[in-house]
Amino acid sequence: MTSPITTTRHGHVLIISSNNPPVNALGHAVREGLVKGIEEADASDEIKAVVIIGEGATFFAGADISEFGTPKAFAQPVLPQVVDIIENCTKPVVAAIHGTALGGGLEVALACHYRVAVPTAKLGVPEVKLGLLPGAGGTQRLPRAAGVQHALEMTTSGNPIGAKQAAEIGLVDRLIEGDLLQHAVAYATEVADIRPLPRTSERTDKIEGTDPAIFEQFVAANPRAFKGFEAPMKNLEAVRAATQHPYAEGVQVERKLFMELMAGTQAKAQQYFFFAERKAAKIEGVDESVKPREIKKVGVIGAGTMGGGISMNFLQAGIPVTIVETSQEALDRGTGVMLRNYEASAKKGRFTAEQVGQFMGALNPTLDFDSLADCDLIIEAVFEQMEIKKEIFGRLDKVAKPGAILASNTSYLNIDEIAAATSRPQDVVGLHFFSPANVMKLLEVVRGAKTADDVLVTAMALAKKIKKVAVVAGVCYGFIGNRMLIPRQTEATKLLLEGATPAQIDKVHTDFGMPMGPFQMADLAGVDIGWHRDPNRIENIRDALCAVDRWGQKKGAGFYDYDEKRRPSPSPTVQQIIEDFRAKAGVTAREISDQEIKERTLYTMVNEGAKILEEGMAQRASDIDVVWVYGYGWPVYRGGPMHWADTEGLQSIVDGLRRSAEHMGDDFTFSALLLDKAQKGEKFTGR
Ligand code: T1G
Repeated sequence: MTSPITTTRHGHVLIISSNNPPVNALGHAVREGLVKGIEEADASDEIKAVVIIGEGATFFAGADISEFGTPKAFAQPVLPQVVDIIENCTKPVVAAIHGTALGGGLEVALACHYRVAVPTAKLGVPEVKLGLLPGAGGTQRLPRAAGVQHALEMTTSGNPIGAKQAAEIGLVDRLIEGDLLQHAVAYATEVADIRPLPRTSERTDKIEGTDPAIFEQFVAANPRAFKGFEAPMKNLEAVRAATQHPYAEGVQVERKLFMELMAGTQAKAQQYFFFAERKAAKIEGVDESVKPREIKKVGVIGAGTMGGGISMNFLQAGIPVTIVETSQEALDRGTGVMLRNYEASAKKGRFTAEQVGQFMGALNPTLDFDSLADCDLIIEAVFEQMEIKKEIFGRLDKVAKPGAILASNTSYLNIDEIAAATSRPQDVVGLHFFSPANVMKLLEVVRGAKTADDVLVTAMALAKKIKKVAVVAGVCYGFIGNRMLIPRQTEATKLLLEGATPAQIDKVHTDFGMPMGPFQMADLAGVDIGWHRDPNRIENIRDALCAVDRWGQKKGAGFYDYDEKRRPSPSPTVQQIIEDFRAKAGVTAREISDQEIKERTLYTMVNEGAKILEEGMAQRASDIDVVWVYGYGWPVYRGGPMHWADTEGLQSIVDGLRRSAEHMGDDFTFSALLLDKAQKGEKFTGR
């Protein structure tokens, strides 16, 4: 097999180039080729300098993640060896960077004696997002090249920086305008005779005298980055080792910490999720040749929270939006919220004032429903009531141009029923955005029975354009995410009656790693969502809360009491309401264990996920995990509900549900698929 690495001579400069699409991952063959290239340079007196460059889209984007868990990952030469061979080359080695130099890719670049980059390049160490740390000297060279603070920020966030900033902090020696290879060769010629060779591992200027307090201060300043995750702290410890030891010892500390992480369940979960997220974009059974429709203009019906947030996604992707309301007051309120949201983002440096002006300039607010006639995609985002939606789609059928895609943002309702209100069900699809729609990355693309393949392909392509992570869902009540919320909410409410408190139940979830528990979420979203609005009709605890205006955070009270800073505290009023319900139901409160709460609110979600799979409402188990990580903040270090169930063991999930079955009664039935897989010792999410 031909090596992905080729070497060519340009005068006295040896060019080592990598052609390993799509991202020049540092697989075994690439590692071998790099070593051979350096050996060639060392062996020839005619070679005075070396350039390492990536062909195609990018410089090396890191180790080959698909090798992890296979013997190839540790096949000699491993990356730690490769980087030291590069740095010990007897000729100056220049890294020529375009695209992304990520993870092992940046580590290769840091082992080079010099780095040049085009201004659009990005450099980073995203290993922490895979539950790892830079395991090829990166935690030792990065602080030596850019200083401890930048090294801590880059390693624990995993976020890349642009080449310009990289040059400012000392990671890049020269920004290249024009042909990268040509300028890199010229630069190599310039530095060919400079000695001693600047080996980053030998530098001490940026780490000596580091105040040891910087590490505790960093953790204290970034609590969320560390909560629940193992990798960020080990990244910090590895960087700290660089300030305490010379390179040779520090890199041993790095290796030990790397191997600890690689062996852990969090790294497996996060690496699983890396591929799960990319797999979600693939639509089973739709030929690659199916092309998306062109979307030049979007219409949005409803300028409320969802309609406004949805519109913002398209505007900032450069797609003009016509937004329709039924009253000028609602229109003005909606567009006002959009502007304020953009201005808030601009204050955080996300957009410039000029961009905000462009976004709002591409918005066409109107009361004229017929102005939707020239839109290529129209998204309905009105009140969650089937009759209203059917009436709107009936009108759209008459107004929208042929070939326009008609989408509903419904979060529960039947897309087929909505499509039947039109003469073009093939053009109807669900686009379920999650609130706030301009922030949450998840988009459930609901495939109706008659939704055309190219409509689906268009929706998935558009999702990528507006920086959403899209998952295809089938038509069922609540699709994937919200459907799995139902058993969780049902059991959580019953547990209140049986003796648990909102705080105890929520704590099981936040200790698990969820951003909030079921009752904190209800208070945030609104206890009154779906309430029948009749304060005299009190059939359950939520009715009772709504009847006394406890609609959640927006009212300063819900399942919790809130102070002026919206800080929650357990509510004696709510406790009394629960006790009154218990008395009425003749229920005696009992001690509820955290384990029972976990089984009845988390295991039941897994069971529902299995039903979603067996009914074909999700394409694959990993899609369900993508929904929960991006839609509800499921801790990515647990991989998602289905991967987590595999880690727990499906038989233990079944056993737990059996233990709780008596309390769940008729609300619960087992998924046949779950029972079958548990019995066979199989998994939902592969390896
Ligand atoms: N290994 C294997 N495959 C990879 C890969 C990688 N590092 N990066 C991307 N792919 C595949 C991906 O699965 C997809 O495949 C295709 O390439 C396009 O990816 C020792 C241990 C580079 C910014 O974490 O961030 O180095 O679905 O859809 O949107 O210290 O890919 O087409 O079959 O994402 O243009 C560290 C991960 C590794 C970088 C490009 N590096 N990749 O984004 O394309 S650990 C990373 C990315 C490491 C060392 C440690 C992005 C990208 P398919 P894509 P994109």
